[in-house]
Amino acid sequence: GPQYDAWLSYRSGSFTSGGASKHAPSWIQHITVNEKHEVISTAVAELIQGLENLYGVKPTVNQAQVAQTNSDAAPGIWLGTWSGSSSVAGQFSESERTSVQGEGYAIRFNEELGQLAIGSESAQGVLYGTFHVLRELTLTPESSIDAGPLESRLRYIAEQPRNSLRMINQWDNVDGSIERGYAGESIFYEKGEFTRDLGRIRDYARLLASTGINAISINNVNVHQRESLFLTEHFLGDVARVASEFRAYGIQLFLSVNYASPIEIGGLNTADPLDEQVREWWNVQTAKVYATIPDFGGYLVKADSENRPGPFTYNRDHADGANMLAEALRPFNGVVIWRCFVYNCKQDWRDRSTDRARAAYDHFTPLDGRFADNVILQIKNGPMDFQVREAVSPLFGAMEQTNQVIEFQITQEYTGQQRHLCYLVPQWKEVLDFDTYAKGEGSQIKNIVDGSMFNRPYSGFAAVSNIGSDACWTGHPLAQANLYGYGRLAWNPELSAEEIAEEWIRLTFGHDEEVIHTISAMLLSSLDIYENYTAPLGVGWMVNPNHHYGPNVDGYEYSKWGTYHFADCEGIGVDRTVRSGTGYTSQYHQQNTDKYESLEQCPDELILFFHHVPYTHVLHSGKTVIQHIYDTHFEGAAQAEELASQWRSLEGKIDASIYDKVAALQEEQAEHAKEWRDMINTYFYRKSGIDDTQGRTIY
Ligand code: BDP
Repeated sequence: GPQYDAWLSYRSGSFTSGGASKHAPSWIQHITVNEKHEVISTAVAELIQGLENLYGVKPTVNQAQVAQTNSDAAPGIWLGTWSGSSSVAGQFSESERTSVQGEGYAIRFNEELGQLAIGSESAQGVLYGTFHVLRELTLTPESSIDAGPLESRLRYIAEQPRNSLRMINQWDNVDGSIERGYAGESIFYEKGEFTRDLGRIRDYARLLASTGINAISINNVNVHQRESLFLTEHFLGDVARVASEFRAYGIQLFLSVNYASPIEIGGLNTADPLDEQVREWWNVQTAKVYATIPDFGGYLVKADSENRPGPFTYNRDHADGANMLAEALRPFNGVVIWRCFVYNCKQDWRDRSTDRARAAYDHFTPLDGRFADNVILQIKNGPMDFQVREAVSPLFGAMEQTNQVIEFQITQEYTGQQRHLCYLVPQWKEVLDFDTYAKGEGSQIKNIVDGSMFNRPYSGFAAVSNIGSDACWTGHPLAQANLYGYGRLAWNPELSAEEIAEEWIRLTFGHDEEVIHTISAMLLSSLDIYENYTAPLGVGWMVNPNHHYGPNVDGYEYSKWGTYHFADCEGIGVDRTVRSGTGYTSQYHQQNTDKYESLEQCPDELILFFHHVPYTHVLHSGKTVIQHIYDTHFEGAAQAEELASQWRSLEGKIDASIYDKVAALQEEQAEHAKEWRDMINTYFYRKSGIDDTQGRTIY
C-alpha cells in the first residue's frame, strides 16, 4: 500500500494523481561512482529507485574503477567519499571539504555542466547526502522544475549532524509482542524466534536512515531470560543477520541486556559488578558478540528499576555496574548506554524524599565523574514518565563530567496510543529549547545533549520506536510524522515543528495546497488538543492502570507507583517546593528553582506539577484552576471533533485506504475525548462542588 513506503514513495504528485512522473532533467540520467563500499552501494540503489519513481527514467550507473576527471563534461551525478573519489572531491574546495566531517556531507550542483556531486568524509555521509538530494527533488513541485529552482536549491548544501548518537530503541520482545506497541506485532520476532522476513527489517532501516538515524537497539529494555540468550551462540547468528540489514544503511546495532545475565544464563550465583568471575563472564560474552558482529554498538541497560535486577542488590552503585560493562566493551570501542529511569516502584510517599520525580537526580548526580568515558547516561525528557506535560528532567546539565543523551517516547503510550492524533515534535522542541542555566543563560538542553556545552565525547538522542507489523508501520497513518520528525530533530534540533510537518506532508501526500494546509493544521494543533482533554496543568497520569489508555482519574492515586495528584475537596496538585513540599524544585539551577518554587512565577501549564493549590487559585490566564479544568475539557472535546471534520474535508484528495483509516480513527478520538471530558469534569465538580461559570451540564 502507499503508506508502506511512507515518506520515501517519491511521488511527484498527491496519491490520487497516481504519481505522475516529473519532467526528467538530463543530469539525473547518469550516476558515476568510483568506490566499493556497502553503504555507498545502498546510496546508489536508493538513488536509482528514487529517481526512477520520481521521473519514470531509470538512470544508468557507471562503476568507473578509475577516477574520472572533472574535464568529463557530461551531465550526471557523482557520489563518493573525499578519499575514494577524486572526481567528487574535486568539486569542492579544501575548506568546503573540511567543513563537513564524519557523517556530514556536501552537495554541489554545477549548473554550467549539469553535474551534481554528493561528497563526504564517510560512506554514511554519502548516503545521508543522497537522501537529502532525493528529498529536495521530491519537495520541489513539478510546476517549478522548468524555472530552475530545483537546481538552485541544490547549488551548494553542507550539512553536519548536531548529535553523534541518533538512536532508536525497540521495546520488542522475542515472543513477538511489543512493550507499549500500538501498531501491531514486532517486525523482528515471532513466537520466540527471530523473524525470517529480513526484507521488512531492511525496509525499516531505510526509513530510519533517510531521516539520519544511525543506531538501534533491537530488544525491550525489560530483558527476560530468552532475550538474554541473544548474547549467546543460540541467537548470535540471528542477531548478526539483523545487524547486516542495518549495516547496509549505516545503522549500528545494540542489544538491551539484563543486568543479572551472569546468573540467568551464565550459571553464576551472583551478578556483583566487583566480583572477578562476573567481570570475566561479561568480558568473554562480549568478546563472542564482537567475534560475530565486529561493529556491534554496545549494551543498553535498565537496572534497579521496575523489578529489573541491578547493582543495588550487591550494595554497589550504578557507576560500579556501568563501568564493569564499559570495561568489557572498551577493547572493541563499544559503549554502555545506562538508563536513568531508576526509582522505587514499590514505595508510597512515606516522606518527602521519596517523590518519584526526585529519584533519577538523587541516584545519579553523586556519581558525576565516576563513569567510564564509554558510558552514556540515557535520561528521559521528564522526571516522571513521558506524560503529555511534565517538567523537564533536572539531570540535564547537572553532571558536567558524564555523557548524557536524551530519551523521548515516539510510541504514544501516554499520548493516545496511536488512536489519537498527537504530533509530538512541538513537545520535544520545547524540552530541547529549555534553558537549564547550567552555565548561565543560554544553556539549553539541546546544547547539553549534543555534547557541546561540557565538551563530552558522546552525545545525542534516543527514542522509543512507534512501529510494528501494521501495514502503515505506525497504526495511525499520521503517526508516521512522529518517527520522521524524531530523526530530523536528532539530526538538527533547530528545525521547527512547522518545517518538519510540512516536509513530511509533502513527501508523503504530495503538493496539493489544501492537503498540506489541512494536515499541517491538524498535526500542529493535536498536542494542545490532547492536553486539553486529558490530565490538567502538568499533573499527569489519570489513566487506566497497566495499559494506560483512557481516563481514570484515581487509577494510580492509591497505588505504590509514586504517581499522584492529591485531589481532595479543597484543591489539587503535588507540592514539590522546598518550602513545604518534596524539595524537588531544588534540583534545578537557581533561576529555575526560583521560578518553580514561586506560585506567582510558576508557568500555568506546570502549576499542578509543582504546587498543591485550591480549586479557586487564579492562574495567570485569569481563570481559576477549576474553571480552567472545565473550559479546557469542553474545548478539547470540541477540538477533537473539529479534527475529524478537518480530515473529512480531504475526502477524494487522499488515497482512499488512508483516508478511510484516518477518518475512522478521528471519529473514535472524538468519541473518546468526550469520555475524557465527562469523567474529568464530573470528578472535579463532585470533589469541589463548584459550578461551571458557563452553566454547562456536568453530571
Ligand atoms: C514506562 C512504561 C514501561 C517501561 C518503562 C521504561 O510504562 O512499560 O518499561 O517506561 O521506560 O513508560 O523502562
